[in-house]
Order: sequence, then structure tokens, then C-alpha cells
Amino acid sequence: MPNEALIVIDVQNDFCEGGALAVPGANNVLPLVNRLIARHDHVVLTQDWHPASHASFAATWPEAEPFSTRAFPYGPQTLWPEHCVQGTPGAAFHPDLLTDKAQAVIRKGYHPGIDSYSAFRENDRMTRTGLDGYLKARGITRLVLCGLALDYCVAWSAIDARQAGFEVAVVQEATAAIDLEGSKKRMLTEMRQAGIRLNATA
Ligand code: VGL
Ligand code: ZN
Repeated sequence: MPNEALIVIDVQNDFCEGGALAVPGANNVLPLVNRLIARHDHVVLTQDWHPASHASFAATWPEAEPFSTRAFPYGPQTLWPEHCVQGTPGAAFHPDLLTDKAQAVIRKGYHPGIDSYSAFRENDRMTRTGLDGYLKARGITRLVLCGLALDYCVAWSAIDARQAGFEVAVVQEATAAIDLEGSKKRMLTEMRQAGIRLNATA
């Protein structure tokens, strides 16, 4: 479909088996993600891309534990194990991911003090990545999302995509979730309420 783009969220080593913030089941979704890439004419990849000592890393703050919550100027922020540091092997795409077809790579989370789950808007909910303008300039109206993690970067991207006016489907089988304190169930509900189609397959 000429007006449809596939957005592959954060299929990077640190979110896969053995990575610093490994998402359970991440490696199992690679074959389906690759099949989706093969089927789409427009493919965009996103890459979580943090500077060292990023504010979202627990290690950046004295005595902070990974997966705890800290008050940031823009609101509560989960603190994560150090992951996807710019230029490190953990930040690279998984070697099995078929990246050649990608026409754009959106990097996010590079501002030292702001995390970015969404590929469209950072966690301050104000700083924009420009992805919506890129897609609209190319006549894209429908988005299919897959990748990691379902309940963080995929969900936030999907919800922002709806707000930007796109028709949005998430291929849930081609995602894996972190599921921190019920986040999977909560974000699935939020996505449904936002009018996002959650397909078993695409
Ligand atoms: C992600 C937590 C921190 C994700 C990125 O890709 O879902 N989650 N950074
Ligand atoms: Zn991150």
C-alpha cells in the first residue's frame, strides 16, 4: 500500500536476549518483524540513542535503583538500567534485523535530561522528533507498528501517531513487553481507547 508505512521500534541488542534491558521474548519476534519489513514499501526504523549518564539511567543518580520512579521536571520518570548508549554494541540494531530496506532511522532519547519513549514526541511531551512531518510529506496516512517494547516505546509511539492523525495498527505478535507494574495491560487498554487496531497478525 503506497500510503502505509511500517515503523519498527527499537530492535536493538540491549532490548534483546542478553542485553542490558532485555525484553522477555524479544528474540522470538525477529522473524515476524523481518516478514513485515519484506512486505512494506515504506520502512522506518527507530533507535533508542542515549548519551552516557543519561538522566533516565538509575546509575546517573545516587542510590537510585533501576525500575524505580523519580520526579523529573516534566513529571514521573522510570529509571532504567544503562542501555542503548550512543555508538555502543548495545545500541546497534540486532544483527538479524533486515535493516537495508529502511528509508529513515529516527534516533530518540539523545537529550541528556529528557527520555523519549515515543518516536514522535519526547517524554516532556513537547519536544518533537519531526517524524510526523516526514511521514506526512511523503503522503503516508496509515502506520503499522512493531518492535520493542510493546508497553513503552511501541505504545507511546502508537498513541502519538493517532494524535498526529494517522490510522494506526500494532502487530502485537511482532512485539514483546517489559510489563513493569502492570504496564502491559494498562497500555493495551490505552491503545484500544485511542482507536489503535491491535492485530494478531498483519
Ligand atoms: C524503551 C525503556 C527505556 C523501549 C526505551 O524501547 O521501549 N524502554 N528506553
Ligand atoms: Zn531508553
